[in-house]
Amino acid sequence: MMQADLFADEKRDVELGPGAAILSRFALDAADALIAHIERMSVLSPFRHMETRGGKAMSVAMFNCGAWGWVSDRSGYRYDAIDPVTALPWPDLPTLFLDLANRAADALGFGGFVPDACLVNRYVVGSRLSLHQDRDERDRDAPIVSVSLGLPATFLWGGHKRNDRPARHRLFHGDVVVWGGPSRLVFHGVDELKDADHPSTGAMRYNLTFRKTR
Ligand code: MD3
Ligand code: FE
Repeated sequence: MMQADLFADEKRDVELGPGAAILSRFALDAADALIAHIERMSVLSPFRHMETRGGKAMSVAMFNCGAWGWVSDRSGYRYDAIDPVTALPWPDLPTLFLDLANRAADALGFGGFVPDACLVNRYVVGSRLSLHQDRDERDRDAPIVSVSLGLPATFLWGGHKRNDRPARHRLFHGDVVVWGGPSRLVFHGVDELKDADHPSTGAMRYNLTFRKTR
């Protein structure tokens, strides 16, 4: 099978906008440990396809760790301390996760970032995330930190209006993205995942997003 493009040719940080940047390979050394944590936690809180308000199942499967978890169902989006599937609190945020998110935010000048939520997204071939804003967090001053693991994906970076044509950026295994300040509310999404085989995740991509919800 052709395996083009599994890894970036070079380490190259990309500035996306004010307060937003791709930190190339920032999490590479921690990546396999992060994946082991994801697999262990997903036994406690299984990946599930949440429903949108319109009643359609999302193609991305999710669970959360940390005090608060992002939940979507027919009543809308919210943060909840209880996993609706297990009726238990979400798994604890591993220290490795907290530490990594804190160091990445610090690299962009957001000191003292202590997330209280981590959404874990799982993409298989064909999974996508349509353009949206992350606006369910009460604290809009804190940045969001995301970590990409496994297969590469094309990230769509739009503007402040839904119709602004998005720029496209490839996100690779170990890449970290930080979004804060004026870039915190831009429209963004992920293009359909293409088939390939990654040594750490097989045919999947994981994405962690760290948020401070309140
Ligand atoms: C830009 N996840 O979970 S991470 C999401 O790759 C989400 O799974 C994508 O968008 C993924 O909400 C992209 C990057 C991301 C997260 C939050 C943002 C980009 C953002 C908030 C504002 C602007
Ligand atoms: Fe988002």
